[in-house]
Amino acid sequence: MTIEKHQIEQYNSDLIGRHEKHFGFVVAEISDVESILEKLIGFQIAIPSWALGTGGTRFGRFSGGGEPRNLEEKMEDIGLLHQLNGSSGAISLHIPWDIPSNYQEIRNLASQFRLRFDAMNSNTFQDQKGQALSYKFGSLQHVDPAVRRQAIAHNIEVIRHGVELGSDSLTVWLSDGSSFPGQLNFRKAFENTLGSLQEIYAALPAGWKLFLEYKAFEPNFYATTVGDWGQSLLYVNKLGPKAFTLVDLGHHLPNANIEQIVALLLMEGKLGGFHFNDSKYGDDDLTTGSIKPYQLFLIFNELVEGMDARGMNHARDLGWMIDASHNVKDPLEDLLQSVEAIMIAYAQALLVDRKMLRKAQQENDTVACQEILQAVFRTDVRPLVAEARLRSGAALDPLKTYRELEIRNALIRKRGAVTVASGL
Ligand SMILES: [Mn+2]
Repeated sequence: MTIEKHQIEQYNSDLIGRHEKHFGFVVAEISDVESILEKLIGFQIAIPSWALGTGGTRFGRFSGGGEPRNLEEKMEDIGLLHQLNGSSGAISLHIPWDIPSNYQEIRNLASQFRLRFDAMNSNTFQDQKGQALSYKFGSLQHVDPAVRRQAIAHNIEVIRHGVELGSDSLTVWLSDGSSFPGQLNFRKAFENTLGSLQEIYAALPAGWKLFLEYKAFEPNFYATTVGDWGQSLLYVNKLGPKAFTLVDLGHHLPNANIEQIVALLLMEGKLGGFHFNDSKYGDDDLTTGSIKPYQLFLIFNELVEGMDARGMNHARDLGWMIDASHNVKDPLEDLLQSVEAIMIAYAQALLVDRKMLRKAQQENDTVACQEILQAVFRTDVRPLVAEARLRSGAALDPLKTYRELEIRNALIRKRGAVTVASGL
């Protein structure tokens, strides 16, 4: 299903008076509002194909009804999101959960929904039906070269699917590691992983990037073979100029200073992409901005500062993706909230007075530095984000419009009350 343009316009017309009042109030304080709106309109956040179904935990999963049953319906869902918020114009595919059966049809569908294909994701963290060798004790790190070869071949197959769809990057996240001391020789595990990654890297087509994601723990609980940003950076530096580190917000030990990690990776030209979510304790995969919105703003502050310092294009030069799903929310509502939180943090970061901040830093005026950042964080920029949506033909209030159009009920009528999306 798609939403008719006039339906969005009708809801917008009910809200426009109130919006204009709020927008006028905010822009009175901003000097370069047009360039900020332009950046907001251009900023797109990829939706992963696994986030359209209700998330599960290791204890269970409570499906909500009307979940997409195949790749086509997942794209339909992202198309709906993009119609509502104008900022979800990309899809990130997971292989083998979403192998396209007909590339041409999938490409046509993507252009119909105005979606492009963001990074492709491989999966060597679980065994697939009929798979010859098991990943129980790792994949790219495995002590048996035959297992490593199988995992390398899978990643190269993922690249091939991506080429057919017009993607230009591969994200590798490994669950490889060890759960008990002594289980693994750390150096050999690193060397095996590096050797495997080098073979995958060699298969990258021209213009492609490889993103290496790190994670501190889980499912292995003693050590992971790409455990933190330093380890990821070691690998990608050894791999070459097409390899980059990918930061997933939930993959750090508690209280890690993610904004500093981001700043240094950008400085080194080795930040490739970003996975958004939020967490209270570990890799909780909670809705972005639901727990630590100030941290999200501080991260965006470093992203904008660091990208501007290198003359990077905010929208295109890094991969932006949501990597979250939860089991108590309608996935589409959850994604609308996540995208909104990301856009708010980005808008706030664009408002930081860089000149004033540099001056205050130079003068060691700690109080002024804090004031400059917090003044922006405490500014309600929601009307700016809404104006960007309005100008791109999307909904002033995506969540309200989604609810009032009763989209979930329509999806349940179409797909059934008991559908389970493929994936985790
Ligand atoms: Mn991730």
